[in-house]
Amino acid sequence: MERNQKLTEDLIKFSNQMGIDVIGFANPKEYKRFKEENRPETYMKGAYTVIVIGIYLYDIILDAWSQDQTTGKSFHYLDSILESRAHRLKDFLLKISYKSKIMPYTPGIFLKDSAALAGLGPIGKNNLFISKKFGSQVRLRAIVTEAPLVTGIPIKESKFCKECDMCIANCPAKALSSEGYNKQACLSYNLANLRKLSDYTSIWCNICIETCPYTKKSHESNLKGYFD
Ligand code: B12
Ligand code: SF4
Ligand code: SF4
Repeated sequence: MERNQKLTEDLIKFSNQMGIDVIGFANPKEYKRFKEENRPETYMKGAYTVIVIGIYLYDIILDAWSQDQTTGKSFHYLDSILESRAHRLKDFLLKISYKSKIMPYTPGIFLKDSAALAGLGPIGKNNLFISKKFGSQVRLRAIVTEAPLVTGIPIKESKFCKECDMCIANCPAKALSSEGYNKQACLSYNLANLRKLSDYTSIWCNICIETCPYTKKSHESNLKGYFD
């Protein structure tokens, strides 16, 4: 099936109108490197494209997790917004007869890897997806669809990082190094240092994002945009 440029452009336009800041398309064939449970076809037979969407976290409050231990209810502010936008994209494609499935946050397919596979930007030394405009300060979601959208070229190396090591130098858990990312060190630090907003709500560590010059640049340019 030929990939449809016009449909891809229409979807990008629609996504921009509803406040999605980053959108890209990955080819499911690129997911062979992952275990079966992390591949698009596991969630939808006939998956033809993975749509990756991201929203810029202009205010850290959007990163709040709220959990009620008594009922088990749990919400992430920006993730809930992303999920609702994902439903609107799904409806848009269904109107022209393409079925889609919104990926669960976890488990499912890997989001930052999907963004890199969609050609939206690299994974940096901070172990996160870096977008050109917002640095790593974006939260992501994915939709798997049978729609034939035009996919991007996977990005495997970070042209942003070069000699920089700001995220490595500033990580309070020493979880980042030139050898890679230490998940256990990061997780333990996070659990011991949650920024509590209330009995129910907290914010996780975001230092490896905030210290990245590309995040700072995006903050600056966004502010300029508001006040110009
Ligand atoms: C589990 C999880 C965690 C765990 C464990 C993290 C981990 N990476 O293993 C904990 C709780 C510790 C955690 C912490 C954080 N997380 Co987290 N986490 C996830 C989750 C659910 C899965 C991550 C995962 O397993 N990825 C897959 C594995 C394979 O990746 P990895 O081993 O980390 O990295 C390898 C690959 O990326 C690969 N690689 C490198 N370059 C390339 C290029 C290509 C093309 C490919 C294919 C692969 C590749 O090499 C890396 C090293 O081996 C995702 C959501 C999702 N469903 O994807 C969010 C997610 C990755 N987290 C996110 C964030 C923001 C954070 C935190 C900043 C905390 C916070 N404020 O929310 C920290 C940052 C830690 C860090 N520096 O990586 C965001 C990242 C957004 C972005 N811009 O990239 C995500 C995408 C969720 C979201 N809401 O958007 N997280
Ligand atoms: S989230 Fe915090 S502890 Fe984890 S890697 Fe980033 S800076 Fe280090
Ligand atoms: S702080 Fe520097 S090394 Fe770390 S992700 Fe950003 S550009 Fe790359």
